[in-house]
Amino acid sequence: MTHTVLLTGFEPFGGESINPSWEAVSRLDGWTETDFRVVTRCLPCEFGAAAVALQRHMDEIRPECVIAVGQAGGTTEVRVERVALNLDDAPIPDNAGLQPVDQIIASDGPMAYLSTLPVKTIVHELRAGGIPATLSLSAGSFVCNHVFFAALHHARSTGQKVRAGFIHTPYLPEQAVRMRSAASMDLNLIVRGLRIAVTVSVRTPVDLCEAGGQLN
Ligand code: PCA
Repeated sequence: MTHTVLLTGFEPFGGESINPSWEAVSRLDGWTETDFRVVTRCLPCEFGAAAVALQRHMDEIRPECVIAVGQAGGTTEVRVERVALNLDDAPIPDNAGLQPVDQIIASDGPMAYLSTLPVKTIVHELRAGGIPATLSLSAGSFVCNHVFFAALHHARSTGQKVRAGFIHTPYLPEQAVRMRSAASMDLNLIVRGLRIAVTVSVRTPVDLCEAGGQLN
């Protein structure tokens, strides 16, 4: 069976002119292997609107797997997120000027969802492929976490059989220069990392953690 993988990135935010997530994701549009094909979309960096857009894409594309990708400036590694919190608490305004504080995302939802991607296997394979990567316990409480939560909540509410999760990327080098940040990652490395994450997600039915495995 051929899987459809929906890969999303974000538009720039916080005064930036590029977002590494969309720079990387857009390079994988239409990527096809014998067992999967990749469809990409760019999400607005806006509370509410980003979730609505992603849920609409899920309903239209009906993917077996959703990997949403965003920028986490200042981080040194690709971060594979484990937990989506039912909480909006924005440190800066989003692109529509919204800045929710301590707000529940879905009153009919749980406090948190766990990613349904094989997160430990993804980190293991990223490292094996020479890409700095780590498991991350929280995607924060800004728009990325909002979208991560919305994907899992939508999958549960609609009964869609879809694995969903979130990956954060560091700045690109040109952003790090502007931001005087020590941390960045080359675009080609991020793209190669996303290729690994997609392939592992499609081909790994049981994650290391479900099999009782530790990351070392
Ligand atoms: N990063 C932000 C939102 C969009 C993005 O790329 C975040 O980490 O929430």
